[in-house]
Amino acid sequence: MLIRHRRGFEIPEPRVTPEGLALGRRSFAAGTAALGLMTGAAYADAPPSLTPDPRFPPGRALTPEKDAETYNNYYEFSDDKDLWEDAKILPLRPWAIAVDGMVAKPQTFAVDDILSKMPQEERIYRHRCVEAWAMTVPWTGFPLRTLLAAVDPLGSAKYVVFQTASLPKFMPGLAQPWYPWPYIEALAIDEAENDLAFLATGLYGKPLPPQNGGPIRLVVPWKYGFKSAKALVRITLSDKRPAVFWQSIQPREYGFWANVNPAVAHPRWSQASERLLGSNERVPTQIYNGYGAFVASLYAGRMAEPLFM
Ligand SMILES: Nc1nc2c(c(=O)[nH]1)N[C@H]1C(S)=C(S)[C@@H](COP(=O)(O)O)O[C@H]1N2
Ligand SMILES: [Mo]
Repeated sequence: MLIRHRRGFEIPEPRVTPEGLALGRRSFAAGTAALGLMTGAAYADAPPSLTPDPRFPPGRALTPEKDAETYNNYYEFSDDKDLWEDAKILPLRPWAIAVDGMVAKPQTFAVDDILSKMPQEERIYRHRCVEAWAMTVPWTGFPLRTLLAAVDPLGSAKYVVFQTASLPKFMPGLAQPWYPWPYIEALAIDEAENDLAFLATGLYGKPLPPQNGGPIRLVVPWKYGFKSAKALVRITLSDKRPAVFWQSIQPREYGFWANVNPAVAHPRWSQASERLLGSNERVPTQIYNGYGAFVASLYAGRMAEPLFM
């Protein structure tokens, strides 16, 4: 991210024509069957297809699946974007996620129990990387606050801290000692309980591929992509704001809040427009990535903070 952000703009034009919404829905039906196979009886009861949540119209064509799944940021694997094949060795089962800290009922959930117990839904979200590329993809999953409710947060909890898996045997990037592993991100608790904050377990109707953060990742679409931590192993409620990954590396360039804003430039490049994966079209950036109606009120009392870096 620090030195290679321009390389993404040099990739050859993708070969794939944008699929549009219709194809996304068709492939979703097939994907539900795939999830059913993977999780057994639990998923067999799920509806044969999910309709994307109409509260969040994407307003854009879906990114071709191939582009979203072969151009990734995942520094545990590589500083480059072409890590998707290397990430395939990550063992996604068994997988557990601990939810602990300032909660009345700390628990460790097996990811298959999560898949069977949390009602799954589909949401098509725009995703905006701080490097100025963007995609529009259908995630399957459930609201973060459903999981938080299951552990009963204490009134004193102010932050929700997300920790990514740290598996040196599979993740060559962990050998780079100048990064502050493990990858930690965090939200204020009111952000975490917002409607939009989502835990994704699927993408394009199929189980979430490892390179996109499988088996389970955070998705907070009004913020720059680095907030949406992949491969979660621990969610901890705390009354303290933790040191988060990119902010620890370069605090002048990456902040805690990281809300998308076209008017606030990154110190080394403009955020006024973004490049759509697939078509490479440049389109204007939207404040809060277009989700201001859902989240702008979270920041009314926080205007003294650097909300947009
Ligand atoms: N654990 C972890 N999570 C991560 C990252 C990472 O390097 N490690 N990169 C972030 C960044 S910068 C972006 S833009 C998104 C990319 O998600 P995608 O590869 O599914 O598009 O993941 C985010 N989550
Ligand atoms: Mo990013």
